[in-house]
Amino acid sequence: MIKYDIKNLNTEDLILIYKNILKPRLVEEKMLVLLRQGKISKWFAGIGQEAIAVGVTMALHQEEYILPMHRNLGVFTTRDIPLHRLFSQWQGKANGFTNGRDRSFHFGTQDYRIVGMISHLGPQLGVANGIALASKIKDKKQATAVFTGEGGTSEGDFHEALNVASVWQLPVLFCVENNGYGLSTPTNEQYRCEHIADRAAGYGMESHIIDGNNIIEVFTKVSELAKSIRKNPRPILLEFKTFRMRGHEEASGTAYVPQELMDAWAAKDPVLNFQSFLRDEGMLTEANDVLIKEALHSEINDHLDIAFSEAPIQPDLSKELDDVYKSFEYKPVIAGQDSSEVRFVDAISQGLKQSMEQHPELVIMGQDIAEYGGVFKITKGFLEQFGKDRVRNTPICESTIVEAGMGLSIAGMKSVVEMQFSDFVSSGFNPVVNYLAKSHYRWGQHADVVIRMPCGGGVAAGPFHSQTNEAWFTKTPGLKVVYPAFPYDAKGLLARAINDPNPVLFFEHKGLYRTIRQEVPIDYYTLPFGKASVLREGNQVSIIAYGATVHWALDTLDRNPDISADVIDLRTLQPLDTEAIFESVKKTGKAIVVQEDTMFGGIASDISAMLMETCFEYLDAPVKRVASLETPIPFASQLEAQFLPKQRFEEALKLLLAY
Ligand SMILES: Cc1ncc(C[n+]2csc(CCOP(=O)(O)OP(=O)(O)O)c2C)c(N)n1
Ligand SMILES: [Mg+2]
Repeated sequence: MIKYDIKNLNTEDLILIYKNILKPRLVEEKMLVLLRQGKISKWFAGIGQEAIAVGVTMALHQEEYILPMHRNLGVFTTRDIPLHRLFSQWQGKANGFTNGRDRSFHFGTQDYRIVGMISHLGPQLGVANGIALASKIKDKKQATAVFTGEGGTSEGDFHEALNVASVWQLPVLFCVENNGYGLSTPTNEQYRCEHIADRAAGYGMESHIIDGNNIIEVFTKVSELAKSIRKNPRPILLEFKTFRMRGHEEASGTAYVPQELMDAWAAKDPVLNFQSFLRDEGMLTEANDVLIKEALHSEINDHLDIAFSEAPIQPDLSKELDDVYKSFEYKPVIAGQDSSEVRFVDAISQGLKQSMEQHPELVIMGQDIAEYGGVFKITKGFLEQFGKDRVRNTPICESTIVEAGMGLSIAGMKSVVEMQFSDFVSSGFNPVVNYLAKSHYRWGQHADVVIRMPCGGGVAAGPFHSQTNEAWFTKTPGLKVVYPAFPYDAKGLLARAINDPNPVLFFEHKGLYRTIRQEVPIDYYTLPFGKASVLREGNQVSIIAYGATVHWALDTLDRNPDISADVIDLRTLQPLDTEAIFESVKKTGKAIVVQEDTMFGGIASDISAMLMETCFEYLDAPVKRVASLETPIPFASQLEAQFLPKQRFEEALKLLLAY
């Protein structure tokens, strides 16, 4: 049925292609048997779609990154990953790629330049952009290929990724496998255009429709396009027409798929058609075919024996906890004597600029940060000093820029992503909490990304420019969270955050930007994470605060000189300096924790719980939490003043002292 135009490929090339397309088919057939025998738990079949994964992988160079999906076994087999490692991965064993922490194709491997998906499908499209950006900045002349199903193209990530790739002219092949269904949803319920490839025009991008069942068409066309984008970097949208011949996963079946469609596509089977072609052309004798299959079968069986004989994974508590973050040895950098008095905002700008000088591999990305200097002018003058490659204005697309940061990290670079306001991180929430936070634990890939978060209220900016949303992130293992209150801390902690290979959310209270000044060293320096500072010492009560609330506490004490209190400025929330908190409370016997965020589920609650558990015998009163009202943050300044706990703090403190 399928017509092959072999161009200048010789018999040897064609036989290699045949072996490559046959291998995932035979592995899958074996997996279906094991599934029926209850020896593996789940299977997402790519049967009928192998030509795409295999053809694209063969068209790329070994050192070029590929970001496959759940039906792309052919990427892994064509890159020659030992099969027993794949089998161990699917059995949740240590010889897999995730130490039993993630299943199926949810893993990557730097050794094979493969970056696997997260379940959410869309995010890896933006990750591919980051990898391609690194290769463009370093002029590596490499292409990156990323896969999605047609269902995944309905996600916002797809739109954002294509737009950014086009605006930045990144060398990415966006490979859409249009297999007719997304789970049970047919294409006419997924999108309204005729071809997904047609959308490329809207992004100012080239596109091609390719017969996804024709391995020769896939290989030759993608080879030609990859060569072209290596030389002339730009993204290309490729729509591969194909069909999903089995259920979404094996348990769900195909009852909703019309039989005529199944029959029509069965006749277009990519493996059988190519086999017949080679046989008809006299390039593959029956005897040879048998030999090829026997060799593959015995490879599969031998590797299955290895994987089945591997012992199940044994839980190791300390290993589990240690692997959440990439280990990083903090080496303090101490500044010279010279200092000058600067505002909070200037200290951040200095810390960022000096980090750009320290790390030639550091890229900063954000809306309006280049010529305009950012809405708070923190990056003013950076463009002139560091150039457009490293100081990047972005379209309005938080999600895909966070994903690009992840991609830069995979390619060995660092990034700082500026949220214009911390409120807008909700538009990039998924990649922060699911991609950046979990990658190191899942497959050992760190996310060297700092996200700057201008936050906080008291500036009459309403519900969407005033939030302090640190608790969304302190909740998520894998992230570090920093929240300074003074210029000196902000500068040193930002430099420290950028040195850290792990993802860091760096909160900057905008109410402090232009109101708080301090003598700050002129040179570059760093400050440690997980070390609170004790700003005042007293013996009646411990006040535990961070960000703007530190200043409320200090003001309150200035107005009430008879109160003798420890004031603990946490500085970093993850890691949290529990030792400093406990030590103080054991001394004073009373604790008040003040946060600007609304009460429920915030840091104050957790600190309070820890104090109950650890310092119960030392407490002379219940731990007091002070926080904002349980409402969104209002605009009118009188309402905002009522919302914020600044005034309530003083009352609560006095009540606690009188307890
Ligand atoms: C954000 C998100 N929503 C829903 C799902 C559940 N889900 C997993 S795969 C899938 C269908 C994907 O369809 P498509 O992109 O066409 O890929 P295909 O399975 O056809 O290869 C769905 C709905 C998910 N994994 N992530
Ligand atoms: Mg699909």
